Amino acid sequence: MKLNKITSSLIFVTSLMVANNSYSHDYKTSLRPDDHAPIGVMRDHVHKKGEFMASYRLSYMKMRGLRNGDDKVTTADALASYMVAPTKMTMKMHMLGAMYGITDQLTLSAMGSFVEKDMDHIHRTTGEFNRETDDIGDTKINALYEFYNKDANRFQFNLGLSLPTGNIDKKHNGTRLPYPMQIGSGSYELLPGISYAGHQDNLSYGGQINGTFRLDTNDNGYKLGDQYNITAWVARKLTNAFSVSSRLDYNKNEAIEGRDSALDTMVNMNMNPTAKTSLQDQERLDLLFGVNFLMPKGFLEGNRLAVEFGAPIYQRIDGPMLETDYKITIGWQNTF
Ligand SMILES: [Cu+2]
Repeated sequence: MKLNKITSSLIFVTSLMVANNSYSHDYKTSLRPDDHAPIGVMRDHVHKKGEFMASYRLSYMKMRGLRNGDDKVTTADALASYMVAPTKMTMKMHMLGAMYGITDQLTLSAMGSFVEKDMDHIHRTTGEFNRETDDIGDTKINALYEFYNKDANRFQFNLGLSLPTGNIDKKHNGTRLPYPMQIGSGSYELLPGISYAGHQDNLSYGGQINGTFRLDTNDNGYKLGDQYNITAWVARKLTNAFSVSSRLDYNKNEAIEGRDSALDTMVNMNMNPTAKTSLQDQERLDLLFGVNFLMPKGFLEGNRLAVEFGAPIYQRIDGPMLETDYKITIGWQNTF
């Protein structure tokens, strides 16, 4: 089932990669590898009227070890207060996106996702155990409006809505799993943002401010905390095909409001810190490095491939909760 979804996504993407496009050669050669932001950034550009872009991204995040506040915490410390401590988690997210230019200023976009989570734990008396969940994630639709584009500088307003298509009822042996193992938020979310990009000669740069505001309490009685994101990047064009980038990415997550009463027993028994709503407040500053590649000619002309890798240089977590080790995003984009 899961493999089928991934395989069919890959076939879909491959067929789009070799599909003919309607650009004149002159238009394509004016493109730069760095006129798209590093691949970990979304909503950074608009399209010309009638242009369609398809994209696929895979992001992978690894978390290992515990942290409380600014400090690292040992598993033994966590097991002194809780019956169970998480030890490691990986999160994979496949994202399929489409963008369409309604006018030269207004672009609409939609993104669907498939999420895989895998978490290792240790129990005070019974030892190690693992939980896995995977499913279709939340779906995001966006309107991107470029309100300024002059002298190699452009600004856009972004307004998105996240639809709660992701599962929040993931269970193990009939018992609901804690918040970090759920796939979706269960809430409608408003996603406002503002984005800037500029370039001169072989240099380009940009920045974004984004918010995620949960509009309603979900069917399980809680609302994930709001999120704030600020990011800024610089990129250097090395050739007409290659650019490299570095980026700072700040994320803040607030604590959960309300609670999933199916987790009450777990909380009352001090079972697992991941079941506590007060422990989801965290902030993180990541430093990332990326490469963008724009296929300059041949039958894959205009296809973009990009990778971005990064790790936290600062993180604070209301814990004991898992800390982030690193994050990698690979992606493909093509315009038709
Ligand atoms: Cu696009």
